[in-house]
Amino acid sequence: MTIDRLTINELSYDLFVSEYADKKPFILTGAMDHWECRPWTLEYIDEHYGDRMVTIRKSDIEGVKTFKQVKLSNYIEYIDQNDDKWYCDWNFTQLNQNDLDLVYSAPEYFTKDTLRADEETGRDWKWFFLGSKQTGTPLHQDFNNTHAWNGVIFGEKEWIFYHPDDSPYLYEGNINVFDEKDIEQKPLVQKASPIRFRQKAGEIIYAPRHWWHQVENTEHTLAVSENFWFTGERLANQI
Ligand SMILES: O=C(O)CCC(=O)C(=O)O
Ligand SMILES: [Fe+2]
Repeated sequence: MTIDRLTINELSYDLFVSEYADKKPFILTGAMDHWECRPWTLEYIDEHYGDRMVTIRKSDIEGVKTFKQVKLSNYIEYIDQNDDKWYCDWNFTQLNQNDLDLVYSAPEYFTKDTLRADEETGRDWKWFFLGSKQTGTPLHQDFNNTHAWNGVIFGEKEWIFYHPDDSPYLYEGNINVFDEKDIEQKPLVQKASPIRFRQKAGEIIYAPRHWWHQVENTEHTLAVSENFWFTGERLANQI
């Protein structure tokens, strides 16, 4: 299966609602061109944000539960010697770095009629993901039935998505779908229908709630991402 790719001019809000919202992933192009962070490079963030504390985790299933705090400059210093595949999973709102809100602006499709705050902290779900080549996020569905968007600022990501109906074939996420050997050992996955594609700098992907996805950075990559609910869904969930 392939993924639809649309420019911001092609995709009206109505088309987004009728074809994509809560239905299927797509790639949005042309929506990041004016962002302040769009020209950022590794050197730039080291120079301007290197003193920030960030959170890192390993890229495997165990690693997503183990978090450490380091200085961003420290992560960047070792980015070429990252054998353990530490991934900078920088939830900047949790770290009270709200100035970073201003360096991008979420497209209207993902903000209009949405709810986004964590009920316990009152903070929005916003992240920068900075990873060396081969870091990534294991197969999962996003937390709390949320949707997400993810925009690559520099670098490139490879994604594999599966429809929620493929859940019986995905070993509850305990499978590395980028690894041929793992796939051979877990034959049920052959019944699933992957959507596999690369996301380049300047492109945003939409991940509908409940869709499984695994992600790998094919280069040193910086992305920004937010999670959210559409308003109606959240109200329905509370009943
Ligand atoms: O590694 C990535 O860019 C994807 C992250 C992701 O899917 C998530 O945090 O839910
Ligand atoms: Fe995710």
